Amino acid sequence: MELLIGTRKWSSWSLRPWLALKRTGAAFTETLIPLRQENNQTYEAIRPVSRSGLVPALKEGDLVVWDSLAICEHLAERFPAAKLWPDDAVARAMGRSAAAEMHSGFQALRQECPMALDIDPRHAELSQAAFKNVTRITELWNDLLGRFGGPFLLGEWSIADAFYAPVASRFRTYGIKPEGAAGRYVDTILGTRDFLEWEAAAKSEA
Ligand SMILES: N[C@@H](CCC(=O)N[C@@H](CS)C(=O)NCC(=O)O)C(=O)O
Repeated sequence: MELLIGTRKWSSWSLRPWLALKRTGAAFTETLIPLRQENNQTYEAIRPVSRSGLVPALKEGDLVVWDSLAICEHLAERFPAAKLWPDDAVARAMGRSAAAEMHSGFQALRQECPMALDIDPRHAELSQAAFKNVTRITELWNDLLGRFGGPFLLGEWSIADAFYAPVASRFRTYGIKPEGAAGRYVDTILGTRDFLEWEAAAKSEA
């Protein structure tokens, strides 16, 4: 299997399926496409593999799965023993709702606080829309952590955590400190072995 990823320090969408793929224990190669190149070069570099022109994309033989959420769902089906989603249908439905809410939302936070693993923590003056995103994420995390007992959103690590790992990194970078268990969750997610591996690689990128 081959995972096409973008520049690690910026590519929050690439980080998500990379974390899920690491959890499966499967062997895979990473192909890094530098983002923010001039003259449409990023798009041109991705298009031969994924017609969307966006990373991430997972290549498995003739199959190409594009889009972070689709890749994670594919991995959950392909590697059931890895339990990327929990067995319990209620927990699974809530985890999927949380991942989908991230995948399709929180635009203001994403725009105002882009993932940047190479910069020092700083204060961000949030707009009302971004503040509402932070409030909702904090509420969601505290609800799931309370319901399932932590340390991850559904108890054990799941795709929902892959989806919120870049959010945790944004919170740390921009000095956003969520209240309650959500605050501890930021440290938990950013302290996982796999996230630390990605972060170290991101920091050593040109
Ligand atoms: N909805 C897509 C979003 C993918 C996306 O926006 N990827 C960005 C990088 S994080 C990209 O490929 N940008 C192309 C560019 O910067 O030229 C997904 O979830 O995979």
